[in-house]
Amino acid sequence: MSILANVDPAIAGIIGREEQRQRSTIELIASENFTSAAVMQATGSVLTNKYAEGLPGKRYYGGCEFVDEAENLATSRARELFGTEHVNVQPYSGAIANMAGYLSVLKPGDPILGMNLAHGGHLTHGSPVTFSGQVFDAHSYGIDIESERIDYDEVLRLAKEVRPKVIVAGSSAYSRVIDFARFREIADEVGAIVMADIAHIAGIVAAGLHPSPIGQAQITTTTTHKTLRGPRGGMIMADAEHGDAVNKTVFPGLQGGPLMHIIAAKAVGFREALQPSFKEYIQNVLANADALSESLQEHGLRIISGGTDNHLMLVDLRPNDISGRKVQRLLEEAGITANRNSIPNDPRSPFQTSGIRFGSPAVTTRGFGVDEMKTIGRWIAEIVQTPDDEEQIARIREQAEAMSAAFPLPGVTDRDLQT
Ligand code: DSN
Repeated sequence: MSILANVDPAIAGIIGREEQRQRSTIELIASENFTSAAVMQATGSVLTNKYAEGLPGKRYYGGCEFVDEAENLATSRARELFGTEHVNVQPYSGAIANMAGYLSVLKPGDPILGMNLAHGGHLTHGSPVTFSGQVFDAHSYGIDIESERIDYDEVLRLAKEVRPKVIVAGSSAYSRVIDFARFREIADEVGAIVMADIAHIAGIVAAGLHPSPIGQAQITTTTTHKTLRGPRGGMIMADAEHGDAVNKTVFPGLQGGPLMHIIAAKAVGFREALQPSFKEYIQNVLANADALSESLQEHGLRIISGGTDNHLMLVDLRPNDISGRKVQRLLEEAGITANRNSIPNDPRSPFQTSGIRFGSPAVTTRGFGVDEMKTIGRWIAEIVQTPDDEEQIARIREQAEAMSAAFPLPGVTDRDLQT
C-alpha cells in the first residue's frame, strides 16, 4: 500500500477508507463475500500485464506459457469442483457468461423463458432493460403467489405456450432449492435447452449442499465471487456437445483478451473451495441464513416463502408500510449493509421497492455465528418497526461496530481464511 500511497494518495486513501468501511460494518449483501489474501495476491499480480487471446496452447500472442499453466489449473480445478465436462473460465462477469450462454445456442429473436426479476430472477434472464430482453423474445415465469415458490407445473404450461429455445433456471433473490432435474424434464418436453445460472448458489452446489445442475442443464453459468468466494468474475460450463460453441462465443464472439490475473485468482479460489474446510464454511453459511431468517420472523418481520433453504432471504416490508430504499438507508446508518429488492407484485417502483434482501456468505467468512445472526435479526426488526427512532439507530451502530471489531477482516489481517 505504501507504493500506491506515494504514487496516488487519492486512490490509496479511497482504498483505505473502503477497507475501514468493510472492517467496521456488518455485510449482509447476499451477493458479496470476502476473498482470501491469496486470491487478492493473484488478482494484483503481474499476470494483469499479459495478453492471451485464445485458449491454452492456442493463443494469438507469444509468451503465454505461464498464463497457459494458470488457465489450465483453473479449468481442471473447476472441472473437479463441479464435475462438468467442459468449462471456460474467461468470462469477465456473470452477465457476460449469460450472454455467451444464449449466443452459443440462439439467434436474435429466438424465444427464451426465464424467471421474472421481481420474483427473484436476474436482469439478464430476459429483462427489457438488458440485452437479454432486447435481443431475444423474452418471456418470464414467476413464483406461485400462495406458496411463494416456483410452480413447476406453471413453468411447463408457459413453456408449452411460448415454445422457448432456452429455459433459464436460476435466480438472484429466491431462497428455496431449485429443482434442475424438473427444469430439464420441462425443457425436454418442449425441445428447449436448460441454461442454469448458479451465480448465487455456486458455493453451495460445489459443497454438495444444493442439487447440482451439471448433468441436467446443457449450459451452466456462474459468477466466481459470491458463495464460491473467489475473485470477481464469471465462468461458463457446458456438456460436451456445447463446449466448442461456448468457447467460440466467449472469444472471439464477445470478449477480447482474457483477464489472466483474474483467471489465476479463480484457480486459487477453486483450490480453496476444494478443501474440506469449504464445506464447513457453506454449512455455516446455511445455518447463519436460517438463524437470521428465524430471528427476523420471531421479531415480527415477514419473509417471502416463510424462510430459506440457501444463503439468502427476502423480507416483505408491505406489512410495515416502509420502502426497501428507506430501510436500506437506515440500516446503513446503523452499520449494516444490505440492498433493497423488489418482491412479487411489488406496489412500489424498482427504485423504492417493498423488499430488502439479506444474505449470510460474507459475515460467515468473517466468523459470525448463529448468536450474532440472532442479534442482528433483532436489530433489523427494531429499525424496520420504529424507523424514526434516531437514538436506537445510534445505539445499534455502536453495537454493530463492537460486533464487527470482534471479527477481523479476512484477507487483510493475520487471521486469514483456513485453506
Ligand atoms: N448483482 C448481483 C446480485 O446482487 O445478486 C447479481 O448479479
